[in-house]
Parts: sequence; structure tokens; C-alpha cells
Amino acid sequence: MDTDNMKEFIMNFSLDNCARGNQGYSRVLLQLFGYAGHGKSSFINSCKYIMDDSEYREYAKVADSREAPETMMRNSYKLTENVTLVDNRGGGKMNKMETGEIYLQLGNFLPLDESVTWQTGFDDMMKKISASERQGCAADFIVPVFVYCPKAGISPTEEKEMISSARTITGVDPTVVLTHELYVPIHQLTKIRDTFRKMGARNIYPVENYTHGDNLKTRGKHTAILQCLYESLKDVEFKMKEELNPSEERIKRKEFLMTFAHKRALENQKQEIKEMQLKEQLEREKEQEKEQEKEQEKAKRRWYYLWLH
Ligand SMILES: Nc1nc2c(ncn2[C@@H]2O[C@H](COP(=O)(O)OP(=O)(O)OP(=O)(O)O)[C@@H](O)[C@H]2O)c(=O)[nH]1
Ligand SMILES: [Mg+2]
Repeated sequence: MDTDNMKEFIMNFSLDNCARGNQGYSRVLLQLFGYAGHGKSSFINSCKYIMDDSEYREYAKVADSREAPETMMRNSYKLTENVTLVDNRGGGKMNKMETGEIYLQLGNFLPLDESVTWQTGFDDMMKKISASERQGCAADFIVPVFVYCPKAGISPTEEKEMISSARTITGVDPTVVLTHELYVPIHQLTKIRDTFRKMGARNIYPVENYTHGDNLKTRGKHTAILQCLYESLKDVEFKMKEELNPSEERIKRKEFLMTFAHKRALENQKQEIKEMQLKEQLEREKEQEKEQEKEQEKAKRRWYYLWLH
């Protein structure tokens, strides 16, 4: 399919036109998630640049480099009448607190266009889930889009967990966008693609984002990005053939997050107990060593020293 046809499909996409109608969903949210600095904001700017067909603009502020985290808010950008892009805050270390927050963003439990702070624990996560009841965002059809820069190398366990959790939370196969396509050797790109396939991801799109420094329109860049958007919406169309229930889905999502938070709290508790036991053991060992030293000291003393004291 050529770029004009793909663009037209994306522009006119509406959940109302799906096989069973909109089933209670009002819009599609393409939810970008992943590590900080991997190109989420640049991907949003590229999509807007292509769809708006105007001058290049930094709608989403881009980081000065991959190493300096930029996006702290969960900003939304309207791509078409019915499709919105969400620039979620990216994780740095991807510890359990950060992944928890990423799942809250993905599950649409955090407010749009507000800043994201990493959680501190179980209570914090529960409060955020309860607060989300007031936001009324149950009617968004979520598509998870994992943005990944292959130059960073891959740590399969974390990425696998994120891909599979994204699928469980949203019920949709995550789209994987591999950025910096032109700067990664083909063999490395193929390897990374295979790794993501093994994790269960099927929709993988290598793209070269348009940036402030390089925004010369090319058919290659246009095609790759449009293909990614087109195929993601085709997946929505396919999924909408099933009978779906937005409120039921939200309940399931909530259950997933609560189980995650509960497991994480238990793990933390176990870890704390382990650390405490280790500390106590070390202290005991130190005491024993001191005692032994005292005994040895005593043994070394001559008989008349003992008599004198
Ligand atoms: N050459 C090239 N540079 C890119 C590409 N995507 C992003 N960049 C650059 O990589 C850096 C980080 O990009 P951002 O779009 O800010 O990344 P992000 O994921 O939004 O980062 P955070 O907001 O910090 O989470 C910027 O300097 C971009 O110009 C790409 O596909 N190709
Ligand atoms: Mg950003």
C-alpha cells in the first residue's frame, strides 16, 4: 500500500466504523512506553509531522541526548479526530517502582497531561488506582507501543516482562518501534527483531525519526512510520470484531495492577527480612570474633600477669 492510502486510512479511522460499532469506546490511545531517551517524543513529533503535512515542529519536547531524561509529564497529542498519542514518562532503571508506574500509565490509571512521580509503595499505588475512578477514562481503546533504541543493547528479562505485561494489561499485542534505524547495522537490527519476536511481539517496526536537525522528508522515513500507525490501527479493527466490554476490561486491569503491587510489596518485605537477618548475623559474628580475640589475649598472658591482676 502506498503512503497516500495509508495516510488516508489513518486519517479516517473511526471506532464507529468497526464491525460491531464502537462498543462503548470513544477514541484510540496509542500509548508510548519504554526507557527514557529511546525516542518516544521524537516518534510523536514524526507522526504529527507526517500526518499534519506542515513544517517540522517539536510538539513533544525532545531530550538533548539519550542520557538526559526529558519527559516527566504524561502528555497527550491528538493525531486525528479519533486517535491520540500519549507520551508516557520513560523509566531509567526500570526497578519494580518504575515498572509499576509504567503499568499504571499503560493501564490509563494516571491522569493525562500531568506530571508522573515514581511510586513509593503499595499504599501509593492503591491511592492512584482509586483516584483514577474520578477521571472517567474507561472509554479509551489502548494500544501499547514500546519504543526502543537498538543502540542501547537489550536486557531480555526486563523487556520480556514489559512486553508480556503490556499485553495482559491492554489485551492487545504491543507494537514495537525500533528507533535510530539508520544508525544500527542491519545484522544487529535483525538480531534485536528476533529477540523481540521470541518475547512474543509480532508488530515490529524499525524507524528513523524526524528530528530538529534532520527533517528532510523522505519516502523511506514516511513509509516506515505510516506503516507502523496503519498496522496498529488494523490490529484495533481486528480486535474490535470481538465482543468487548470497556468497563469489564478496566476491572481486569485493576486486578492485574493490584496483584502486581501486592507481589511487589511481599517481595520487598522478604528482602527487608533477609537484609535484617543478614545484619543480625554479621553483628553476632563480630561479637564472637571479639570474644575469641579476648580469649586468645588471655591465653597469651603469662601466669604471673594473671596473679598480679
Ligand atoms: N538519529 C536519530 N535520533 C533520534 C531518533 N529518535 C530520537 N532521537 C534522538 O534521541 C534523543 C532522545 O529522544 P527523545 O525523543 O527525547 O526520547 P524520549 O524517549 O522521549 O526521552 P525521555 O523524554 O527522556 O523519556 C534526542 O536527542 C533525539 O533527537 C531516531 O530515530 N534517530
Ligand atoms: Mg520524551
